[in-house]
Amino acid sequence: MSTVCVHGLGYIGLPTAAVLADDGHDVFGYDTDRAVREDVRNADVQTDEPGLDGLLTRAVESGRLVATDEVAEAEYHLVCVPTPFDEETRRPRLEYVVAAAEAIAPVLRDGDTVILESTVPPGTTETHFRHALEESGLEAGVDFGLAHCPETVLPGNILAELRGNDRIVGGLGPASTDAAVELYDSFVDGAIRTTQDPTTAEFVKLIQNTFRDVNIALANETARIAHDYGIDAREAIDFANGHPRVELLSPGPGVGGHCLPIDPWFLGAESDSLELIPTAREVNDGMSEYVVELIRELLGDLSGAKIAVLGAAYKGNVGDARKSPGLALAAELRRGAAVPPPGTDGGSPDEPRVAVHDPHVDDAAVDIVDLVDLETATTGADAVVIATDHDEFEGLDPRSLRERMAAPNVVDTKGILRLRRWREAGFSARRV
Ligand code: SAJ
Repeated sequence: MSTVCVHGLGYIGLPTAAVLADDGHDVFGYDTDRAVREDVRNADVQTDEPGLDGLLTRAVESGRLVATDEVAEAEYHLVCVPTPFDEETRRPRLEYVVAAAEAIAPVLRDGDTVILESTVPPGTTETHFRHALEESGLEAGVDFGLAHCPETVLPGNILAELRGNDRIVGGLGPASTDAAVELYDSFVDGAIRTTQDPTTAEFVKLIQNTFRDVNIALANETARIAHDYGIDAREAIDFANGHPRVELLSPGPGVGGHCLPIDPWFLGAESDSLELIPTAREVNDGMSEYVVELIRELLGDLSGAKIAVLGAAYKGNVGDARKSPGLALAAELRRGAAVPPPGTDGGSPDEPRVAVHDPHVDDAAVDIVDLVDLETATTGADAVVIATDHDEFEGLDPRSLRERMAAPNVVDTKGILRLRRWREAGFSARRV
């Protein structure tokens, strides 16, 4: 068992720290945010990640996971800090990754190993990250181990995937790779594949998420084409996927979260060879406009209409609203479609006509609208739009919704409603 300092106690760092502690490692958790350190100390973290609460309590109570106010000396430093994305330049911001390396340098000792898990553009581990660490006076790959091992867990299933997923470890030479593998071997049940090259490991992670983004774009474009032919895209995709070499993904209201909409740009950060990938991004980002078109098909003119958007989380059964398609749709509607022009009978120009409800998302995490309860969102609404596949929405009762809505219209962007039931209840319906 080893001493490990985990840097960044967010949605990857915290569960990883808890799993390592649970497996008997002595884990220091460091986060620059004091409130986060306090929450971890009290084992009181707001999370809807299945199993994390209990695991964290066990890890903290056993004394094996300790939140520290300063970066601790440790045999392993595992860096799981965010890499924000600059929307304007479409470039990654590496300041947290570099700051973590700068904070490690003063406590770095001969024989320690530093592993970067944060998603970064190819080359980052061997350049920005390595240079900041070498301010210690020690040489990477010689005096200390350096590796990149991208995280691959799916929010909502993090604990199972932390142990179960295969991992790729890219070390700067065999000694770095072996040291990193030893740590992952202690808690990963999946295969651990290695390369003596951190850049390949960085690249692998980015093409995995890009693969998904591009293929969702194909599904989204398929849905739009199917609509032009008057056929049901989801039914067609289901039939198509019966072929042994075809596996289309599911269309929806767009692609959200902090990974798929961003990693394609990270992949191309230092390359001029992108053609298909930015187009796929445009297709996915264009889905909110398409959903507004579907609402228009049902309602005609949207001025003065009230639209209830159900789902602010970027995907089903999670509380994370980062780059949420539901919120992008709300913004698209707000940009003019549903806000009555000044001086009309539809209400005051700034009266919000888009109501968003999400049972999983904390209102404080959303700035473009105030989240409201289901009844407030749907009362007087002219259309309900399902924007996230939360379990709670699958079971919605169309009859009781109809009683409080101004007009019975529904758009299901996630394909979770039994639309026959809704039509029988008097609804006009569309689905992506
Ligand atoms: N989506 C679709 N259609 C689909 C599948 C997803 O529209 O068929 C949408 C979702 O609704 C959501 C978005 O795509 O808005 C992303 O969801 P996701 O479930 O595909 O992925 P994430 O962002 O939750 O997690 C991804 C995962 N990457 C891959 O599966 C290759 C996860 O394993 C990574 O660890 C994570 O990114 C990450 O941190 O990079």
